[in-house]
Amino acid sequence: MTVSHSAHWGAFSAGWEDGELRVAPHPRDPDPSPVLQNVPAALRHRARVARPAVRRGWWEGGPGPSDRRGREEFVEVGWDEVLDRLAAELRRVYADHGPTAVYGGSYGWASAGRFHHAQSQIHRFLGMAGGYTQSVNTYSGGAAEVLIPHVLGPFDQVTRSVVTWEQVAAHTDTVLAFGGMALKNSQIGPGGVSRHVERGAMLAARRRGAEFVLVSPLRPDLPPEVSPRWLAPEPGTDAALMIGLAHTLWAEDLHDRAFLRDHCDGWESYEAYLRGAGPGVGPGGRDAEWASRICGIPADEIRALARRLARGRTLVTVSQSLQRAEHGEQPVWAGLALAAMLGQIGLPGGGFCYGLGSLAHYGRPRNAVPVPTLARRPNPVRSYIPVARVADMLLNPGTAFSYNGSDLTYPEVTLVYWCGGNPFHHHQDLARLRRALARVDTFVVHESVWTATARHADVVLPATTTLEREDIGAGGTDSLVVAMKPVAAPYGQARDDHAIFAALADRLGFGERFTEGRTPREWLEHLWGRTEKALANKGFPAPTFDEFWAAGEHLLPEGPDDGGVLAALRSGTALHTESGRVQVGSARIASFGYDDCPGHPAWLPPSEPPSAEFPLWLVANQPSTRLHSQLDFGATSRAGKVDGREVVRIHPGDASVRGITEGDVVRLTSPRGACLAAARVTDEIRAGVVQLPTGAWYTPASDEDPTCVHGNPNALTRDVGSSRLAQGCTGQLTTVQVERFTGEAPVVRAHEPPRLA
Ligand code: PGD
Repeated sequence: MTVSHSAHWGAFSAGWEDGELRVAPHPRDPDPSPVLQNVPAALRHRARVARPAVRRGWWEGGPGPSDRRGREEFVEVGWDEVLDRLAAELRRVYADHGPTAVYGGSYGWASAGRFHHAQSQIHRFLGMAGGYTQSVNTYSGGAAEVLIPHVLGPFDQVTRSVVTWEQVAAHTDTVLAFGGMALKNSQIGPGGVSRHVERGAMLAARRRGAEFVLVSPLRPDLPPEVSPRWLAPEPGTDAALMIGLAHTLWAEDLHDRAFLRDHCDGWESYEAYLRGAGPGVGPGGRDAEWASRICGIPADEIRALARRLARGRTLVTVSQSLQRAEHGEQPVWAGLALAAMLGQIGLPGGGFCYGLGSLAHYGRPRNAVPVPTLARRPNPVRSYIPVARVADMLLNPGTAFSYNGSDLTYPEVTLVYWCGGNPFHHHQDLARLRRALARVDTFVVHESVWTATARHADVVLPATTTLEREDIGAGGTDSLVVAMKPVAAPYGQARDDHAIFAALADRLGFGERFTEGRTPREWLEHLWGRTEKALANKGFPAPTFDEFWAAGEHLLPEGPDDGGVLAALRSGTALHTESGRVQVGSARIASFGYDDCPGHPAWLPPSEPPSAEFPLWLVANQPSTRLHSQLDFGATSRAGKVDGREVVRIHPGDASVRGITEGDVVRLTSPRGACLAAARVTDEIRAGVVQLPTGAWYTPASDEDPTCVHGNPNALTRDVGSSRLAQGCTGQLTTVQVERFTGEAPVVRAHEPPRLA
């Protein structure tokens, strides 16, 4: 028998054949993701956590700071024992240190499924336990999530659904894609995606005659089928290129003065900047020559491109990756300013779209009704950090920092609780993260597998995967709602996160409030009820829960594809910004006084440029063979590696001067640390740049040597915020050296469990 199921990378059916789990994409998906084939390994892999496990030092010596985290063996214990000890520890921390001492930021993607959504469960639990220090924003879009509300309006309202793939297919003449729109990124959609439409839409536009211009150091960042023109600037200089394009539009009077006058604010400050305001700029201002000297694209090409942009319907897209860097706010803002000058914001298939192609939930109309989700509970504690400042917080309690116009202070955290994320995947400078986590009294992790995060925890509670529980899979811009049915019993003694929190809540005296007296099935019924009611209210077919569950899925109606608030702007409806218009400049941002994010788009040089010691840029981007670090041991992920090691791409010129040939094991070093990887020599990358995707589980060479032998780039990246405005994650770019590894390459044992007693 096969059952319906859903993952962030696609809806699928799952069933057993000759004792093996087989998965097949949903028939409505025109372009399924190969990542799906990682799923079968999830059920019984030796990386699974089978029983509750506690670091020996914590179990025997009690809570307290320890640099043995990640180095010590675990003791497997019974559920009752561990839950009693953990409940006592939570009571102690709340009583002695107060709720701000509990960090429940617990960032992470976890798995699809709206009820067992790990973040929702942990926030609900900690909110009821007394509150916790939380995190704001995401590792994906930290810089843009703060900037865009200032300059264009509420993030969700002005990004996901204003420019759709249908509009691109039907209307766009030129797509200028900064950072590209790599299909490896849009194969993923939070909550589930049943139709991968991006390739088809780009091909349809191309067949109609649209031109795609790819601006990226990496050629595969747009599908080759759309024959893009490839411009490969120096990494981190897109804002300079955008400014050079803007200058040409301005100098040649190709900008839309009426749009800037009627629908924008702050143009004067940006115009002065283009003319050359500020130090160190020649009489030509920030013209194409100025831009060319920074980004490496010839000035003539910049001018020709600017002229092309001013003809026909032009869409400027800026990928999420560009803003995941130091000064990451600037390419987003400069891209918006460029589109504002072209005057097509709010026209079908034109203007500006942040994030299009970066995830599957961009570029699609919203569903006409809300999908079932577990409502977030209020957190009684006000203390928070921008999510990527977690190591800073742990290392610098009581220290002040700036964020989005506010002066905040890092709280003193004693207990860290993680559920549904992998900070040893997502955070930068992992050696620093290790030092930071050594300082707390207790580190609790719910995980289904022995990730590096689980290995660094004190208390590891085994969680089920979605394959072992019932849930509802749904995303806000995908029509298919899936009745997710289990295909196997829980692995070992694994329990659902909800059940673990319910058992802890019982011990802490709020069990009934936490569960509201519902079984998980009753919760699903309850959550479906909201969607059913909304469907009925709007006159759409509204199956009951039992009907939905028996059918296995339901297709929701789509909302309108009408350009949303950006189209409405053209007919006079104000945006939710400081002036009600597009902020080409912002007096409010200027008033914060941040030199790393002034009051208009700007190019700001990197604080750690390539040097003689670290001469190459490393692009540490999203992998194509898995979602982040998830199911790194699955078939597709393993097939992408060489001898179990992640692959680093390097230009033939950079390889040959280093004596590196295809398949060699190489060592990458940065001021933070080192990792090994297998070399792939390719001319599909700009010279002077190497690319190593994220997601290989962090695997230190030994207890003493933190070199990651598996190829995790976050052993190399720098742990700094994008700017004082957003403090976003900057993991995308860092500077490195690469050399051939001599000696015997260590065997990669990333997916084996730690020492268990
Ligand atoms: P995942 O690998 O998805 O990474 O960081 P994130 O922490 O989200 O981790 C999810 C974890 O949840 C997995 O270990 C999985 O096993 C676990 N899990 C899944 N389902 C469940 C469940 O039901 N219960 C429990 N308890 N656990 C579950 C991703 C983050 O990385 C993101 S979003 C981005 S965009 C960043 N990108 C970069 C980057 O571009 N460059 C660098 N250098 N670093 C990055 N880090 C960021």
